[in-house]
Formats: sequence, structure tokens, C-alpha cells
Amino acid sequence: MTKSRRHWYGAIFAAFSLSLIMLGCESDEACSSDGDCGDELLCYEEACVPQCEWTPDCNEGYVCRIHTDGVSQICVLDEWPVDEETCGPVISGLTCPEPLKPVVGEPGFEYWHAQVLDRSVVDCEADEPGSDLIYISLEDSDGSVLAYGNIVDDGTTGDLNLYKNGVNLNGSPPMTEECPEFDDMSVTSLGCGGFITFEFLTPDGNRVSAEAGTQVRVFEFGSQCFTDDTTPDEFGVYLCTDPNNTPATCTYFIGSGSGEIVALVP
Ligand SMILES: [Ca+2]
Ligand SMILES: [Ca+2]
Repeated sequence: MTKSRRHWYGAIFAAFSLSLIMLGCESDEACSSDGDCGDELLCYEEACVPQCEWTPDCNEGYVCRIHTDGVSQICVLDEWPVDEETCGPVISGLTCPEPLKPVVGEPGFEYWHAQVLDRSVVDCEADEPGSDLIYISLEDSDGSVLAYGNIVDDGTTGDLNLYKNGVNLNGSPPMTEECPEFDDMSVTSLGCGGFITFEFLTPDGNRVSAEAGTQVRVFEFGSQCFTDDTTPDEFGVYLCTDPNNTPATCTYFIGSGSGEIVALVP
């Protein structure tokens, strides 16, 4: 989609969202399924809400998130409270959102997929849009790498995103564990509101599950790198409760932040 067309859509969405608020649709128009809602609207938490391509399409205070159908994207209220009880055992450099659809994993649950979801809303049309992933790894509690993330669902966004071929996120160790040159072989940018869902592969190519006590490290090109020319990005890390990887189940929030973070698997 061209930049001007995106702006055009954004304007339409913004106007549409405004009209919805004026009509009270987002809070008052009850629904039990998508079919109950008008054109361009979908049913979320029993209210009709507008669709979106990314967060800039939504009104201020709203973010673009994947719908429960696992395909569409909708504007939902951006709730980002800092609450240790809600956040759970995050352990390193993290801030905490409230998950879109909280799902509590069971003790001892094996998670086969993790999702990194971009939360950037500023400078989304820059040439390094959204969070810039260098690698994601699954580690034991001592920080020894068990496996690296391999893309299973590519939800990157942005036609202007030049860094989304994903070759650096194929389950192989990163070329360097330091900050690499910022290029499309070393970095995959999610695009604003974009996401990637990962499985974890050993060097032999075997899948590994994330069990309680392991930790997920996300190394994003952030303030720990030479970032004079890059904008700060924020992202959330989620586990998927469906072992067959239905994207809509990737809602179990375990951490968020910018740059390099480590989130404990509860
Ligand atoms: Ca970026
Ligand atoms: Ca970045």
C-alpha cells in the first residue's frame, strides 16, 4: 500500500472511529458475533469495534491488535498499567501492559510458540519501522541458550518496511551476540503493530517447548546498540497456549520493553 493510500485509509478509519464513538457503537452497540456488526466492524468483547491495519489507523488511546479470529485486526483500548501482580514474574528491564485477552497458563504447561508484538506508535514510517529484532532465544534459568526462534507466523507490517525478509530469525544462532550492522540480513523490523510468532529450534533443528523456569530473551536493536539514528521501539512478548499455534491464542503476556529484555516463563 502506498504511503498516501495508507494515510487515506488512516483518515477513513479515524473518521469512522470518531463516528463510532459519537454513535456510542464502541461501548453501546452490543453484539455476540461479527455478523451482528455493520460493515468494517467486528465484534470484540460484545461490542462492535473498527478494523485497522496498524495502530496509526486507530483513534488516540487505541491500539491495533489481532482479532480473536486470528486474522483480522481491530482497534482496542490501549491499557498499559504497571502492576506487578498483573505482570507476573518479569525479571529484567521490563514494563508491563495488561494483555488484550488474558489467558492464564497452567503450571507445568509447555508452550511451543512465543509471539513478539510491536507496540510502536511513533515514527512508524521511518526506514526502520517498529521493533527491530536481531534474535530471540529460549534459555534455561542460568541463561544458557536452549534454542533460537524460528518464524512460523509472519505478521510484519508496512510497505515501507525494508527489513522484513526474516532471514536472521530462522532458528540459527545470531551472527554476533553484540549489536550487528543494521541491515536486512541481521535485523527484522516488525512494522508498527506488527508481530512474529516463533517456534524454538535447537542447533539440530528439533523443536523445544518453553517450560516453567525457562526464559525468553528478545534482542532488539534498541538503546543498548548504537542507536543515534534509530527511534525507540517497544514490544510485548506473549506465549501461545495452543500447541498447534493458533495466533489468537498468543495472548499470555510474559513481558515487554525495548532493546534487550528477558522474560521468565511462569
Ligand atoms: Ca525501529
Ligand atoms: Ca529499535
